This record gives sequence, C-alpha cells and structure tokens, in this order.
Amino acid sequence: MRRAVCPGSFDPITNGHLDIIARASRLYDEVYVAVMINQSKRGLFEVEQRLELISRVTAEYGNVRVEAFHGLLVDFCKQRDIPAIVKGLRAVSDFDYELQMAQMNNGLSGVETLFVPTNPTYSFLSSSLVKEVATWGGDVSHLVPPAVLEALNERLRRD
Ligand code: COD
Repeated sequence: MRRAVCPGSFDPITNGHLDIIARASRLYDEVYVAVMINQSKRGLFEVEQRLELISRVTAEYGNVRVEAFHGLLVDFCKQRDIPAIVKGLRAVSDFDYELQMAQMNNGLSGVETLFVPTNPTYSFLSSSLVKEVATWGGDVSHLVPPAVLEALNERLRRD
C-alpha cells in the first residue's frame, strides 16, 4: 500500500490545504493528515476541533485518515510505515524553509518529501490570514470549506 502524510497546524484547514490533500489522495492509496500538537502555542481552535473539521471536509475522498501528533514528524511516519511527506508550495518564499525541513527529515529517517505546486487560486492563502480577515469581519467564504466558515464565525462570536 502506498502511503503519504500531509502535515500541518491546520488552524483552521483552508481551501489551499484541502486542494493539496485532495491531490495527494489521488496519488496515494492512503493519506494521513497529521495535525501537529504545539504545546507552546495555543491556536484559535483546539486540536480536537481541528481534527473533527478536517475529518468532515475530507470524508468524501474515502482514503484520508486524520490524526494528531507531537514530537518529530519522522517518528509519526516511522510508526505508520509512511515513506512520503506531501507539501504544498505557495511561493519561492516557502521554498527555503521547506527545503531545509525536507533535507533534515530525509537525513533523519530516509523519508522523502514531495512538493505539489499550489493551485494559483490559493497561492496567497494561509490559516493566519484567514483568521485575521475573519476577525475583522472580512469575507472568507471563498477561502475555507462551509463547515470551517461556520466554526470560525461561531468561535469568533465567543470572543
Ligand atoms: N496552498 C498549498 N499548500 C498550502 C497552503 C496553500 N495556500 N497553505 C498551506 N499549505 C501546505 C504547506 O505544505 C504547509 O507546509 C502545510 O500545508 C501546512 O500548513 P500549516 O500552516 O497548517 O502548518 P505549519 O506550516 O505550521 O506546519 C509545519 C509542520 C507541522 C509541518 C512542521 O513544523 C513539522 O513537521 N513539525 C513537526 C516537528 C518536526 O518534525 N520538526 C522537525 C522538522 S525538520
């Protein structure tokens, strides 16, 4: 079975993330979406809610599993026999850091990183920008799946 992982913070998942996950799900038999638990940085959404949202919006693909992890991504891969990491590249500015991580991960464990060029519609898109625009009442309905939009509006109403 050919397996890959799409890792990230997904706070929250955007249409840019989803595009990469959908494309990976067509290339691999099984795709893990791995949500990093960052104990030193609290996100807008709790990890449990991120997992639930990702599960809902990727359910239609049929071969996507969603899990949280902490520690090294290469350990997550080793424990599940995953030989490939799939990442989206938005712009040259992403490349430097992504290259460093890919080389470090390969050096640590032999895992390969495959880069997928972002759909140009989403090349400016990040979770941080979505949160900032939504916080100030801007329209992000074309940038996130409907379930995420609903959760975002609900979460921001509480603040
Ligand atoms: N279009 C296409 N792809 C996108 C877009 C977009 N608009 N936005 C994001 N992506 C893709 C990118 O591939 C990105 O890397 C990924 O989605 C995740 O994005 P975020 O912002 O949700 O997540 P990050 O950047 O915070 O995630 C960083 C990781 C969790 C992948 C990284 O820190 C990690 O692997 N940490 C684990 C600890 C570890 O192993 N450290 C050693 C690394 S060498």
